[in-house]
Amino acid sequence: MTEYVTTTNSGAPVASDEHSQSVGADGVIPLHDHYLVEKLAQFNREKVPERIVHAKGGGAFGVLEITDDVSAYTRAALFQPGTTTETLARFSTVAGEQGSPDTWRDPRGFALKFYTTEGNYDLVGNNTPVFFIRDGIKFPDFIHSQKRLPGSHLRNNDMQWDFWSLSPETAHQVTWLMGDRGLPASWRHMDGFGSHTYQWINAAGERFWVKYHFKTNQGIEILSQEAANTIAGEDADFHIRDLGEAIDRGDFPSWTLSVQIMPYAEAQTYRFNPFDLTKVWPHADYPLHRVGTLTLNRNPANYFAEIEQATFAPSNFVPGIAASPDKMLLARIFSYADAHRYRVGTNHAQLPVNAPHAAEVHSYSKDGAARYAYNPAAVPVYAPNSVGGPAASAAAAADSAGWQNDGELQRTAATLHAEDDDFGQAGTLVREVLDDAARERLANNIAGHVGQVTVPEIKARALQYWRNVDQSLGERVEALLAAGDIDPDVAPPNASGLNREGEADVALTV
Ligand code: HDE
Repeated sequence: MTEYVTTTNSGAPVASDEHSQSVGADGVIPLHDHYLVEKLAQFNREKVPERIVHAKGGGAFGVLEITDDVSAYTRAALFQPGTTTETLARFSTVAGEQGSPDTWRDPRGFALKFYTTEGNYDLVGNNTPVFFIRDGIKFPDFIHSQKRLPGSHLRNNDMQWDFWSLSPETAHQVTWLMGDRGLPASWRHMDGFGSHTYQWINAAGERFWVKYHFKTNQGIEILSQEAANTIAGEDADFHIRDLGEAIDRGDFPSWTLSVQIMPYAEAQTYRFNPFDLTKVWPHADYPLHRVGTLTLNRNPANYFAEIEQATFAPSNFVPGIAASPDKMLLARIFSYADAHRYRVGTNHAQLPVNAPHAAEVHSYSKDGAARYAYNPAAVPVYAPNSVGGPAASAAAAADSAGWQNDGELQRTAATLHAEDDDFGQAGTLVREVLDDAARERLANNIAGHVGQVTVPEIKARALQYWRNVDQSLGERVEALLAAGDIDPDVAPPNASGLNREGEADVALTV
């Protein structure tokens, strides 16, 4: 027996959810059947624009617990020893639209929102430590090449390999993508990375460069291409289901958070450009410092309200954490908040999932569509003011963050450092990190993907791209293509794929 009477959105009881009003049992429907109109009009407006990338995803809530002491490097409240911070995580694929299979080969988004006492801190990373490009101006083009042809509306490997083979800086990330990390067995069995270099500032105002690593405590597990293809056809929501069911049964996934820390001055002379998002910092150069544990232990109560409308922004910094001269990060700092205003609305940060949970908002922003929270009338709507309104504080904001910068305005590639090149770290990954089985899986995955390229000169460029990464890998791919005996099932499901990222970077010692 139901407890409630159905109402309109305005709370008035309704007579029926089965029968529209009509003149006589079979007559016309009057326009003033406002409940019928409300139901149909509301139905037409149930969607917000999907994310232009990372549209398909899922997430959960949990807690970040700081187990070690990194207070010498950052004053950020959430990273102080013993602190626990409520956290939201959203995992996602990149190119697939909503409804696309969770098990398509792709990097995975690893977006985190920490509800800290100093405001929300968002760390919006992936399951790979690097990215395809190093300048954000190429991002729309890169994504266009990953998505659909304008005429047929089909995805197309000619486009993908045309872009990749003409953009050599993609080689490191494409090697990750075509390897085991491109097909995680679940979101629980993959690592997460902040990817960019960020800045930490300690209580004394000293600055450090850091890179974030979230190592899965469940162990890395992967799918073979064959297994991923089968699952994609049987259950498009395989990863969403896995995370939700694991949390429901109390099997809470966790990750160990560590950071690599580079003293501020060393960035100038490091052998790689430390702000180049296509490069890692070998762990032999900068080892991991453990910080704490991220545990996910609560499923969203409402997917649309808490996951679809969640807005993660690299611009959401808190005192003690800041940007770096990474061109990709600087472009993202504009783009995400812009996407949120378009996708969810100008007051998206007032939605419960996006509002701070452990800090108060005292801002001068006002009005705008769907305005919900507002200052008491006595609070002025302008600054400066002499009537006790909120006052900015450089000390509280820890605005000492920044870096020395000069030079003519120009459009040019970033300066190359001693060992900067586009194929070196990809080659080291292949030769020093992968074992024979992982190399064979990589070669088969590449051959399976390049094998679908129809334009001969693009295919030729793609093969040269892989010889540039590693001569024998390129030759193996070519041999597989020539023989046509590509085996998409070379990896047993849940094989323990790559060495754990830590060993991976240790091997990057050349
Ligand atoms: Fe994104 N990215 N991105 N991206 N990205 C978005 O923001 C963008 C990049 C990542 O679960 C969008 O709210 C630019 C790197 C994740 O809600 C958009 C550039 C990394 C998510 C956007 C990049 C990411 C997004 C789309 C090049 C890993 C999903 C919807 C400068 C380090 C977050 C939105 C979630 C989402 C822009 C490159 C990861 C369009 C301009 C590099 C995990 O604003």
